[in-house]
Amino acid sequence: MPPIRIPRSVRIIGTGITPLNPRTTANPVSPTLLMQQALRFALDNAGVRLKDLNGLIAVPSLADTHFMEAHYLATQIGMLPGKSKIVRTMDTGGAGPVTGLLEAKRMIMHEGADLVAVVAGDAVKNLSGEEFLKRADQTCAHPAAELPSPVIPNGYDRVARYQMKNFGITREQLASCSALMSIMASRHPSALTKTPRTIEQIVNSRHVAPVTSVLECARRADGGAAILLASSNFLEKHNLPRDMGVVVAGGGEASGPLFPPKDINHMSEEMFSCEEAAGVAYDEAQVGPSEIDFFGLYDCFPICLIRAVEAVGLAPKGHGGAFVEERYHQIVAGLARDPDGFKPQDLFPINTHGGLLAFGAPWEVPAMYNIVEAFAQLTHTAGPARQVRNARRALVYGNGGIFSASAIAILHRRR
Ligand code: MLC
Repeated sequence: MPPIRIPRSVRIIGTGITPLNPRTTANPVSPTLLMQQALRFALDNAGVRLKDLNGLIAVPSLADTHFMEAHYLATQIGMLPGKSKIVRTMDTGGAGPVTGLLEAKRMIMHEGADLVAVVAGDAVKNLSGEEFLKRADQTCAHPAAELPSPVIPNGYDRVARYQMKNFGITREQLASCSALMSIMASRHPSALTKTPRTIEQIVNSRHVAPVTSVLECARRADGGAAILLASSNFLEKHNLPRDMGVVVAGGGEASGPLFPPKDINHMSEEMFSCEEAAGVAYDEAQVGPSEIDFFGLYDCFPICLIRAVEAVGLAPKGHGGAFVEERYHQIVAGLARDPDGFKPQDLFPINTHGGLLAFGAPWEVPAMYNIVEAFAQLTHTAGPARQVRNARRALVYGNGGIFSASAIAILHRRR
């Protein structure tokens, strides 16, 4: 690599997502192909070339796992063999895309890369339900956890029951998360969930764990997503607008155990890490929650969203459930009054795409959708149904395992 000229800033300059659940015989659904397609869309979106990439980060897939996923992908797309390329696989579970975003910034700031792609893709809907659960159950199964199948929904359910017992959140508050996400998804043309669902429908749908129904689980899907990060030096060298895209203003990461204790009476706040990650990210970006216009919060299960709104400072501790439920009822009433004019994002500038609960959740891809939606919001390209007014700053959060990894980034549109 040539001597490193420290860039002034690192920007996300393009994003790409594939359609969810593509089904054609000409285009078999494989995670690698979804990753390649998403990368192509991101390159086209930014107007840059594959040969300019000198960094690649990939998140491993569940449906077709490869040793060194990023190297596998780099070899497939012809990036390797090649000199001065940094290629890295990041595994922090569902936090992976945000960890990847922060790692891409480090590659640019400290390792001499100037155009880095972060890519994720998976095809878990293409697996039979039985095969999916066989693989998903293994990820967090441990004899000490004593979690029955489905392991992951049961793990989050245990945390939901801890939160009900210790902070008084209610079953309806949990369900209102999924109901609200379905309203948001119904306003995004690419989301899987097309029609809003009610709290009653959610509570009465098939239960997969004591306080979790099937409509409160991350919606299993196939899809790929990619983002491109560039240094200010790259933009100058390629005569691209210096204010292109959005600046990565700060980030933070923190960790918790791989699974919760088996007895909710032995669970404590010690196991959660989103608060710590948010604190580090706010400090680095030198902003607070009131200066954030859009939040992309991980919501694989309602309890994750409820804890996230508290952790990022939108609601006081223990009040996240009430916060979501109240906003849900206000939004339902607003839409009933004025179906065309009322904007849910004015009251709830969070997950305007519908999150994992309703947009779609291809295993470790979905935190990338939080980033892609934040990019659309900050570049004011989200369209009238979803655009948050005057959005300038966004916070994106990815969560891995069962509250085992938290990664948060703060993005800023500087004109
Ligand atoms: C499922 N369905 C939904 C839905 N979830 N519909 C609307 N909204 C949702 N959120 C629908 C499906 O589309 C399908 O209908 C039907 O319900 C059954 O879903 P399925 O997945 O095909 O069924 P099944 O094989 O019985 O499995 C049910 C399940 C499984 C709940 C056990 O879906 C599951 O485990 N989901 C959670 C996935 C998960 O754990 N992801 C990781 C989250 S943790 P149709 O009509 O389409 O057939 C995380 C952190 C990390 O994110 O690190 O990964």
